Amino acid sequence: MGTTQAQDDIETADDRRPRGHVIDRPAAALTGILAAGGALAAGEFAASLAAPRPGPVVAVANRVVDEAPNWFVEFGKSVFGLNDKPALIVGTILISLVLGAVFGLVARTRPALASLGFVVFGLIGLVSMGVDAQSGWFAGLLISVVAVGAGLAILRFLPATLRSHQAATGLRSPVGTPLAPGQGATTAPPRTATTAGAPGAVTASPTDPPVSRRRFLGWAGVVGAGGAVAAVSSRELQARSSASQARDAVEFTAVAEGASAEIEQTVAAAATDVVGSTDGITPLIVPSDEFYLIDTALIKPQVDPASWSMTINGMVEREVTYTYDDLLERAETIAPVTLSCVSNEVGGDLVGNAIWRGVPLVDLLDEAGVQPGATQIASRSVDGWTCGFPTEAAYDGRTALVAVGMNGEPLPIRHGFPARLVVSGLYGYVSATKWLEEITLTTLEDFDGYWIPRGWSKFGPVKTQSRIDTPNKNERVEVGSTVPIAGVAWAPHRGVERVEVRVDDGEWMEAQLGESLGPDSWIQWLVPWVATEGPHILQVRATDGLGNVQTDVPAPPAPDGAQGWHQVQIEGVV
Ligand SMILES: Nc1nc2c(c(=O)[nH]1)N[C@H]1C(S)=C(S)[C@@H](COP(=O)(O)O)O[C@H]1N2
Ligand SMILES: [Mo]
Repeated sequence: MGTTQAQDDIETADDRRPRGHVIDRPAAALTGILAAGGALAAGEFAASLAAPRPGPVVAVANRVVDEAPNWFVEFGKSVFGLNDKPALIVGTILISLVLGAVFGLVARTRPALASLGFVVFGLIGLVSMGVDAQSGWFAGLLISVVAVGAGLAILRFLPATLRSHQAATGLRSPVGTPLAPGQGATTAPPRTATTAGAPGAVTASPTDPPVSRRRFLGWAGVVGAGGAVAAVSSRELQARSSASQARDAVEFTAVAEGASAEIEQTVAAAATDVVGSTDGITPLIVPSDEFYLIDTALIKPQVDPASWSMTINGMVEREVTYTYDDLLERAETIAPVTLSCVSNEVGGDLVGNAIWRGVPLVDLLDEAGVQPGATQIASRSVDGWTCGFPTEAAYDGRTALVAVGMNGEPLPIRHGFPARLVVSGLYGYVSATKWLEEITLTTLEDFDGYWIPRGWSKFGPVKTQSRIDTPNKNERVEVGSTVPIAGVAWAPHRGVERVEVRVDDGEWMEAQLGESLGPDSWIQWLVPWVATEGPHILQVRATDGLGNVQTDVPAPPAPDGAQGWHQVQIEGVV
């Protein structure tokens, strides 16, 4: 057989079958997965270039959250509490990759259909971003085009790395016989047709199929690594946003010297006294970068304080607006407040204590002039999240701040820079709006915040809770040794009066309390216990400042906060 004939055959075969046809199923599926992953990564990267905005993945997850039927939301709530967004993100990515694999397989026989799949993908992303308050149609279109383009390019390019090698080596089916789907380089095609050694033909060797496959896998690795780099660097770009630069530039001078010095002394004392220095106990003040994080925003809003302002409107005598500098100048109240999430389980860690600095909410409300009958203080973040609580809470003497500072620094971006609400004694979901933009006076009947129609209670007073930090669950302690049982207890704004611990069904033992930062703050506690042999159950309960003992009746977080006594099983061993 002559060279010309052989080349003709290759061309004829190529003409008859669509591109991408020749690769086997695993390679096709891998190609599809990489094409889908590459599309997502490219989309995220494009999204992060323009401005920090939700990329396609987050936008789709946002739409799922907003449009999902009730049963789905209920399910998410029961499994993930208020933190169901990360799960949705992971779900969105996984579903995309699985569909990518399917498209990759489809591409072997019907490449146009597979391409159409990617375009539909892109349209879903486009619509999701288009209706997103932080993104919009124009950016959405650009991002979608980049994403779909990347996906289609990978879908075509990767199979070509197999095929070009095959073409170069003349590796193909017997002359004149078009390859069947699934037949190709990796299915050990007959070698007889090409090993004849015709002049000019590239001689194939028995090692060709692995070489070809290795080449493909090599390119697949390159594409995968490229996607990973794009995905990671888009996060990096996010971090180096103008908002974080603006935050770094904030001059956060010490004001209210007296108050902050007193708090600092107490915090310092707490770190060294017998209770606070217990191994394993939570610090009285939780460092900002360890403070729990809950919100619906996977991409944290990046607010430039220079162009930001906050307005109080609704049922007020006059609408008032404050710039960041207005608030900074007036942020002279410094107060420790324990913030907790309604979805915190008994013994859970969605609770923290920080020193907040800000302007008393009442001062600003009084400047606006709250109208009689305005029974609810609603608020909204720059990304459209909302909540609301009874107006009384701002006026009954508890700490209620428009906060600009946390633990001696401007609010970290993820904790609400440039300003947020902090209201003692109310769960975050009804009160603690981060990236605050608007406070609206309304009635309790006229407005429901974000989580209320999603099945959480309209009112969110924080329940009295206590937590054993040490010893750990299933810890083995030495019989006869003195084991410190220690932890934290909180009942903002009522304060904690007493903490008690019991071992098994023994007597309640009164705990020693640590340094107090007042009724809005949690308190550390300690009970030294001489361990006895065998398994034991340790239980804790707190009594609030009104004399109410923490209830032992257990309840799950939904709809208005978990309750019951925290207990830890340990074992005394010799
Ligand atoms: N803008 C905005 N603010 C928000 C939320 C949110 O989803 N978006 N979640 C609230 C909830 S449920 C809690 S528990 C607190 C958590 O605050 P942290 O993340 O600073 O700990 O923020 C509140 N403020
Ligand atoms: Mo929360």
